[in-house]
Amino acid sequence: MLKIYGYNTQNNKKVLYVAQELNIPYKFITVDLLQRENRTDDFLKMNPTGKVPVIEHNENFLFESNAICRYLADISDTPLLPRDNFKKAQVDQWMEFFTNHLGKSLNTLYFEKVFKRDHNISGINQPACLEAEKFCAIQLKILEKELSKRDFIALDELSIADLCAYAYIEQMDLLEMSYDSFPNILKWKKKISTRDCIAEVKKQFNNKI
Ligand SMILES: N[C@@H](CCC(=O)N[C@@H](CS)C(=O)NCC(=O)O)C(=O)O
Repeated sequence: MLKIYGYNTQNNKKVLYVAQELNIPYKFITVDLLQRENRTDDFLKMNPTGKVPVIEHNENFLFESNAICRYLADISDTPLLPRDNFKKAQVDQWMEFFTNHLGKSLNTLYFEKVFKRDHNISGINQPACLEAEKFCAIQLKILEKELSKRDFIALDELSIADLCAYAYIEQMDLLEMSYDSFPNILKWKKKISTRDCIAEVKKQFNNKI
């Protein structure tokens, strides 16, 4: 059975949403980041970078959430990652956009303002927040315009890019960011939020996102 080693953060939820949507049975093993379980010798043998998520499948280990999501889709033969080379590249393109741009800034804001608060970690990095806020505002405008042209992030139908993007965008709620200027993002977010995979993962984390 697929094993997913992780914690309740967005990079891990990307993998969980995809596994759930694909109906791949898995066992979730919590790696407590606050207890530095991701830095033990045993963990570093699974992932030398000391980060979660990591999966174990057929006695192989794989890290990096995007690579894991693509792998799970590839072994499932699903329209969530089309076989058509160009469409597949479009899915990749938007996954990379989130990882390197919008998602990255949202992660910074979430970590500095929400995660640190919730875990009693002192010292918000204000310059990092300011930079992330500025960058986020630019990237959200780009996404809003794109979602005025189609119903899903990368294609005209659901793909793994939507599930990965959702894990980043849902942080906007916890950051209490307004959707007033982003009606298309809100419409998309609401649509994805009704999928069973989202409810299942929420349940797994006792409804905490
Ligand atoms: N690029 C990696 C990032 C993984 C990552 O940063 N994971 C965080 C949790 S979301 C982590 O393990 N942090 C613990 C640490 O850096 O010590 C991916 O997408 O999987």
